Amino acid sequence: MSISDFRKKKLLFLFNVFFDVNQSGEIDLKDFELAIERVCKLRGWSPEHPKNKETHDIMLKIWEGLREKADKDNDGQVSVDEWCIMWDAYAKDPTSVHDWQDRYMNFMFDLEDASNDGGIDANEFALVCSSYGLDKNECQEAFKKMSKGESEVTREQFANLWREYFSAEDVNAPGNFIFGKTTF
Ligand SMILES: [Ca+2]
Ligand SMILES: [Ca+2]
Repeated sequence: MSISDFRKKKLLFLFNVFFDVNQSGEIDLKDFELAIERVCKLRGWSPEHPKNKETHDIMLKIWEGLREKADKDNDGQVSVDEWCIMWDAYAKDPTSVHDWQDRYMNFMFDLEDASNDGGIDANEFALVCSSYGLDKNECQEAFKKMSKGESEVTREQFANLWREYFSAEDVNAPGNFIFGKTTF
């Protein structure tokens, strides 16, 4: 595998903090169930709320897509190696993007854009990222770096930063900060 240490650190951060919610060392359905619960709790979406069902549907589609593409040994879990191989393929050729990867990116944007005005601001960003256990001040710092001092990040900018997260070798690339962490 030809992934640099720096890119590997970014992939492991995303794996450990955003996907392997129960810290079992693998990603599976259980992690997604926990993530759904966490998101609905963060937003105050009760089981009867339409957004609760919508979140279930989207997240389960994301899991199905991830499992289908990454779980090469078909054990129902995505290991660190399977995870890194998949994202490395995306970094080398972003046009090969899977549906689930796009779906996840849009899901994160929509989740962060709580006011639903097409832009994410520092507070919206920090609220969501810190719900994954990150320090709120660090998230605010990360937002400044990724927005290059602008007050908002649009969906289009977010998509460019997203690609950069997976491909950039430059430690100062703005895309590195899209998940709220400032140093790797
Ligand atoms: Ca897990
Ligand atoms: Ca597997």
